[in-house]
Amino acid sequence: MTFELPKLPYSYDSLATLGMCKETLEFHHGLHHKAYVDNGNKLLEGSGHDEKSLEDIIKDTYDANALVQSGLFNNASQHWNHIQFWEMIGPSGNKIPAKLNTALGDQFGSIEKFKDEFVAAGVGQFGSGWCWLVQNRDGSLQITKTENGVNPLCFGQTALLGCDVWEHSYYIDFRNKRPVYLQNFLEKLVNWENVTDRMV
Ligand code: MN3
Repeated sequence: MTFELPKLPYSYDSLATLGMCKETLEFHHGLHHKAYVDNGNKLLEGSGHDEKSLEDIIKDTYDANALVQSGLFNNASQHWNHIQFWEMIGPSGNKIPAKLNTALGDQFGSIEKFKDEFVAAGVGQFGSGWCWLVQNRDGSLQITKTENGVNPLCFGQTALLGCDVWEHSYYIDFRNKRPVYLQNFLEKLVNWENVTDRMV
């Protein structure tokens, strides 16, 4: 396959009142995500992985024992991560659907505890990476954090919600205030319908 930059399902200025301005999306989607696509395509050529799906490329190139992942893994996984991220947020401002609301309450005790734990994971990720709400194979929900481009596919988990905590995701809107970015992400940006649709 060839990696392609997807169009955003909303305009660059549609999240501006929700804490993600036009300039952030111009840089984050138009430059950062595009760079993962362009670099990934260069590294894919002649790699022996070019006939595979994006998900299989990620699973097959992840090295659990490596201190540093390969360039192909990093660019492919960051491409996948951003595809999910753009779908997981949006301008709709919807509420948490009953199915997810119940599951979160059962797993974490309350929605507030879930949010506190999610923000703590994002704040606690030292350097670049992601924090996630994942569903394990046994159906349980879990909050995780990963470094750089590593994602739940590497661990056989289903990604329900992911928040990009690379500085490029929040520095224009929130400067160095990652906790405020994470709280705003949960309160205003998440498309909870999309998150719920991902539950197995
Ligand atoms: Mn990013």
